Amino acid sequence: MEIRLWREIVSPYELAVKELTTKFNHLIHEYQEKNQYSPIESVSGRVKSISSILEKMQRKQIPFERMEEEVEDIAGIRIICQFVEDIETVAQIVANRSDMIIKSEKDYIKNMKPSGYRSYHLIIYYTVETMDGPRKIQAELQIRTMAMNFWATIEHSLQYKYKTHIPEHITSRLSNAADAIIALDKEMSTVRSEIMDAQISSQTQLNLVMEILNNIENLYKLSNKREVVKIQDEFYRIYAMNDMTQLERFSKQLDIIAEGYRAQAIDSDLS
Ligand code: 0O2
Repeated sequence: MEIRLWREIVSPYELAVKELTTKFNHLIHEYQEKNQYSPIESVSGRVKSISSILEKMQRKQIPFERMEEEVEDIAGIRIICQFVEDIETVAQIVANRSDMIIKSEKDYIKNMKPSGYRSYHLIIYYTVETMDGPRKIQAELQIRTMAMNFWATIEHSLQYKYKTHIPEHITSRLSNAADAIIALDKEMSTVRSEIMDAQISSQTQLNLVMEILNNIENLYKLSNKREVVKIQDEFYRIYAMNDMTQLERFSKQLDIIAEGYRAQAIDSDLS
C-alpha cells in the first residue's frame, strides 16, 4: 500500500481523535464551570502508528481489506479518572451520548490481565464529517485511574525494549506493583468524598475569585479609578481572610455596585 493511501486512511481517525479529545475536555470544563466534581481528570488521544497497525495485523492475521473493521484502536482516546468509582460514571456518560455508539466493552478492572494491566475499554462507533461526506469509524476509549495509568505507562514502555519477553525478575516486580496499585486505588476510594468536597470548594473559590476580578476589571471602565482601587484593596483584605462566606458576601456587594454603575452608564447614554 502506498504511503499516500495511508495518509488518506488515517485522516478521518485524526479528525476523530481531535474531536473526541475536545469533547471530553469540554465536559471537564462544564463540570468546573458548574462547581461540580468532574469524573474525568484528563484526556489524551493518539492515532495508532502505521508500524503498530501493521504489527497488529500481522499478529492477528488481519487482511488489508478487513483492517478498519478489525483494528479497532486506530483512533485511541485515554480518559484518566481520579477514582475507580469515576470509571463507571464515565462509561455511563458515554453510553448516554448520541454521538458515540458503544460496540463492545472489555473490563480489565474486574478481569485484570495476567500482566497486571487494569483499565476499562470501550470500542465506540463515531461519525466524522469529511469532504466526501460522513464516515462512521471506530475508536477505542481506555478509561482508567491515574494509578492504573502510571502502571500501564511504565509497563508499556518496557514492551518497546523487551517486546513480549520482559525478564522474569521485572515481571514479578511489575506484578507486585500492580497489587500495590489496587491497594492504592482502594485506599484513595475511602477518602473519595472528602477529596471531592475539598476539590469542589477550591473550584468554587477559584470561580468566585475569577468573577470578582472580572467585575473589578469592568468597574475600571465605568467608575472612577480611586473608587476601584479602594474596592480592589478591600478584595485583597477579604481574600487574605480565607473565608468563603466573606468572599461570597463581598461578591454580592460588588454585583450591586457594578449594577448601579451600569444603570448610571445607560442613563447618561440616554440623556
Ligand atoms: P498501543 O497503540 O501502543 O497502545 P492486543 O491483542 O492486546 O494487542 P486487542 O485484543 O485488540 O489487542 O485489545 P486489548 O487487549 O483490549 O488492548 C488494546 C490496548 O490496551 C493496547 O494497545 C494497549 O494500549 C492496552 N493494553 C492491553 N494490554 C496491555 C498490557 O498488558 N499492558 C499495557 N501497558 N497496555 C495494555 P496496543 O495494541 O498495545 O497498542
